[in-house]
Amino acid sequence: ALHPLHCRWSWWFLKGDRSKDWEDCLKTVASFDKIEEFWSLYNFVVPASGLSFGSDYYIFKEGIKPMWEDARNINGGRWLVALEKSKGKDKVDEYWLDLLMAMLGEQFDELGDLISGAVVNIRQKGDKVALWTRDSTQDDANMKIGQILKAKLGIPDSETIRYEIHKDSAARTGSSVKPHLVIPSTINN
Ligand code: M7G
Repeated sequence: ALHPLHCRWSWWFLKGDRSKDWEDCLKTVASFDKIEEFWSLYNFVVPASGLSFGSDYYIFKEGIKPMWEDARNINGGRWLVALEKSKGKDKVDEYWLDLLMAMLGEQFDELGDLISGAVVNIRQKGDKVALWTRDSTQDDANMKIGQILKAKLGIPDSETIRYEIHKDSAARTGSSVKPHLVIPSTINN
């Protein structure tokens, strides 16, 4: 028998192309609700590290578009893990798979309902993985999600991950967004 996941997910691919609107670059690859279907997809597609710069993968709960404007993201934000280029090219594949295993395997317990999906961005300036949550006002819940994420990815305590509010990202004019939450929080250090 196939092993059911807790819900149905969609895999999206964005091939960066500055000559088109961002949303027009975003395509659904397939949807799945069994772990075996996930593996056939995962084994079929190019690994994240093999994508061209400017490309992204998104795995979101079916029905939620992987964009700030979706009703289930508009009040949300993301835990962002920025990878130093010094970590090497394979590290992004490791983080991405660890993130997917945690998310699809319901490792966030009762907080899973707050999660919208996971993202990997392949960028010349440094790759990123992120976990999107739907309510940026739930600081305690988002902090717990961030702590679990950090543990599942095996990110050293000394390395910082930041929670950014999507509305801040959408309104961004400079190069970076002021984080709403940070782990480890600077007050504890
Ligand atoms: P990015 O891909 O998140 O990060 O955003 P990057 O700066 O490392 O490439 C790049 C650009 O893509 C943004 O400035 C937006 O123009 C566009 N973009 C990204 N996202 C996630 C969205 C979104 O959810 N909605 C819209 N409308 N544009 C987006």
